[in-house]
Amino acid sequence: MKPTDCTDYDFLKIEPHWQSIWEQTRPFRAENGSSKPKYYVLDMFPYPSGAGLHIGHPEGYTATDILARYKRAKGFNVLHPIGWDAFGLPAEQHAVKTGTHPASNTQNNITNFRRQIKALGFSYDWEREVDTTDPKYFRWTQWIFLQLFKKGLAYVDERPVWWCPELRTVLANEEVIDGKSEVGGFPVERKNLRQWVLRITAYAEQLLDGLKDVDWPDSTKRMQEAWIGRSEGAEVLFKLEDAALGDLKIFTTRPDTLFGCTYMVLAPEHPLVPGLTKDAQRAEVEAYRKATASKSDVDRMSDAAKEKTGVFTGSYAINPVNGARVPVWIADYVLMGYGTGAIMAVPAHDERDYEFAQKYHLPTPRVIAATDGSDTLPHTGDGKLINSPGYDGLNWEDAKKKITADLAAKGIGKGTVNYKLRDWLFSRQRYWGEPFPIVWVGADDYARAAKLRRDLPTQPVTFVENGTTLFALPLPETALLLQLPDVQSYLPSGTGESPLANVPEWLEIWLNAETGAAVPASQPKPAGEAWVRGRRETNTMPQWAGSCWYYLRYLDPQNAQTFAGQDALNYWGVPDLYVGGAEHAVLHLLYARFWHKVLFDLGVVPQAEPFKKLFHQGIILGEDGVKMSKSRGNVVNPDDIIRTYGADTLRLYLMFLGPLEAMKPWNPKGIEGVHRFLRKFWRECIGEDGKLNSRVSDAAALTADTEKIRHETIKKVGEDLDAMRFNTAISQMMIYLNALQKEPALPRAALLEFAQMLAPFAPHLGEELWSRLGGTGTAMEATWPRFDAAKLVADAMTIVFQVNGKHRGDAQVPVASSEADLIKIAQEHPKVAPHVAGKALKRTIYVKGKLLNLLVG
Ligand code: ANZ
Repeated sequence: MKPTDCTDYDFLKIEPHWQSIWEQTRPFRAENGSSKPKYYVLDMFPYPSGAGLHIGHPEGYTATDILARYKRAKGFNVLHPIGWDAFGLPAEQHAVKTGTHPASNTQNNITNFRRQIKALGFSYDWEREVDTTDPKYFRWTQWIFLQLFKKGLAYVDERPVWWCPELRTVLANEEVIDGKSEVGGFPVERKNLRQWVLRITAYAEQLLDGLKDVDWPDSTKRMQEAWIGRSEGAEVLFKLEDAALGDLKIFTTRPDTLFGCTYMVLAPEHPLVPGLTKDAQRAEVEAYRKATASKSDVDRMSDAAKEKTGVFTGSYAINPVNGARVPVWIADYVLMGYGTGAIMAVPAHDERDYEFAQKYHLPTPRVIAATDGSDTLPHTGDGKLINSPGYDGLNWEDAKKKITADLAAKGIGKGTVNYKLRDWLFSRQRYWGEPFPIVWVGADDYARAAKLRRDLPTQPVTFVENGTTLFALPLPETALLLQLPDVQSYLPSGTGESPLANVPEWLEIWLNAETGAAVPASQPKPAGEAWVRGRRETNTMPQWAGSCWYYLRYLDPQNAQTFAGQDALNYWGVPDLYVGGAEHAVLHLLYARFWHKVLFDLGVVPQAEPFKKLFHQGIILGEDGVKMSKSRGNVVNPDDIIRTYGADTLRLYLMFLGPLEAMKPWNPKGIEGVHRFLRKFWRECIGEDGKLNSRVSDAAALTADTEKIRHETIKKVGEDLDAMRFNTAISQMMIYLNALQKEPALPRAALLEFAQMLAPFAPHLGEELWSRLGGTGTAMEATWPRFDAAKLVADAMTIVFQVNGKHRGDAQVPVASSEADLIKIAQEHPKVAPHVAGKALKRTIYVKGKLLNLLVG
């Protein structure tokens, strides 16, 4: 390829020049099914916000790009794709304000992101670009939803959700921060709405298990484990004094402490509470229940951390192991959604119970004696049982098993496993998301449809509305895509339904249950058995949906028959490496794993885990060491850096800042240094006149020392890239360049090789100099250099010879030379010999590997 005609390192000319060549020749195209080994390196695709690329994007993207280019040079068929996670609230808010379709705002943002990403010279295969809002894409998101639906993994439920009056939508827990919406910071409240929920809890065990098979940062694995929150324990039945109320079932992880239970606590919303409450306590209990109802679980946990509160119901339960009468309380530190919503409180051995007991003067008898003999309370650690007739002296672990077994034998308890993981709230009352391919129909119509269809779930999904049971009828797969209808206004209906509820001709339909064809209900019912009357689902899917499977679409993005063809899936499998921010450690990665496991169980993907190896790039802080933010004015805009220093400098700098995984502050001085390094290499290759530097020649050879550094560099750069240590690879190239600078003459081949090693990091400059140095083809096509292990071993060393402390000469000697060898060499050395000849050697001082002093007299 032809280089530019710059006489100087004019990156503003050089970079667009090579980018346009890549645009035309498409050298980064990945081939489905080549005979080369495959390497799939995946970036977390960006949400194309109006603000443009953040500096954190090119950090991770540069790292993966270097690897993609390096692996290509090593002979791999590399898949390195990019796309857009483009549904989401901001485009919708923009649409509400401007009245323009969210799609147009989204496309503008994508255009800007694409421009910025292309300006960085990333070697993406642009033919595989995906956009989650593209109907050709979300048709398959809908298809995957239908698979979940058919498997009974999707259902509807009336749920208290976070309702934000300002945004007129519900929010997921993770979108609410301190009682305010994450987007916009508006106040939120609780409201009950019909919601789609995905049964991710059915996969709790598999999601936990699978973590054993993946190469992920430990901290991320631990966060997923904590999120899934597996607890082994027992459910125990306590009789209530008022036998008419039945039994009280509690969940405990510590059945060994049963003899230490001095009171019970129910979640305030526990259904037994009204029955248990005595008249004298009713007013107080009611007030407490009301106060709790307005709090989220998260608030309850953090409020409870501040100070425990609770109210006595006036009733008692009976401890099944000793018949003790224990008072029943309600308190908001017990959550209805976990375990059974009721606990036995053991204040001597549980922190929360202890605090509560102190406050309300409840007894705290000890039932575990600490192994170390300490007697501070609460004691939550290990020990032996005391005050537990029949079990005293047993180690707590053994007691746990024995008591559980004894309870089970009596039919009043059993060992159970609980998970913190909750089912996934999967609907939003928004326009700018994937519509659900679901139509609500009455019982008769559903029964008629069921005769024509084989793809309905075993258990129909139903919902009772105003006393009528509605049935969720899925569109047949063949009827997908379900498009988003055009709307007049992007404001939600205000009742909690999305703007889709405002489009009557789309909403109320005659549906052909067999084909999925629809006619507005305002028109006469078409003739035929298959036509049923229905109302479409108005919820849309959350943004997580599109990002749950995009890595599969990249394998076969044009496929109109299926989400990805079997050949493509078999050839590429799953990404070999996934790089992205640690902020996705839980939700995105858990949701995507869940969908992948469902697809695996359906037999449509060949691997059980989607992300074999995961790496998180560290956050880049502002120059002031604080998180970059608009309000602090410490945000770095990639466009500005590219204009001033070039994309190659930015890429190199992002990698040179520190280890990829480290959190590190931006440093404008560092960028100058990296830029100088690139200029220096330019100068070594190109003279002031823009022609090859006169020191460059085919005949020149490197001096032995530099030749050794050359081999060290090839070795280190390769090893560092394999281990994702980009910063140290760059340091080594800097060392090598310094050595080259000192050479009397520069072999052209050595410079070509340098350009080639630099090319993954600084691809524009790498290609430009490769071309100017007369390299064949392109730097990226050339086979990656190999080092000669023999050259790495220093086989000679230089020894300084002194006679009576005076420098008399030096010599290159084999590294293995002993002191005796050196004395002999010195005595024969032409410059040393005259000073020692005929004199007695009294003593020698040898500084190993450096200096030999002969003391003669
Ligand atoms: C008695 C006991 C004695 C407990 C003891 C702990 C220590 P994890 O590990 O989180 O599963 N618990 C059970 N259900 C609860 C709920 N719905 N809300 C709040 N707390 C609940 O914790 C399980 C323990 O948390 C259970 O074991 C129970 O207290 C409490 F020395 O039972 B434990």
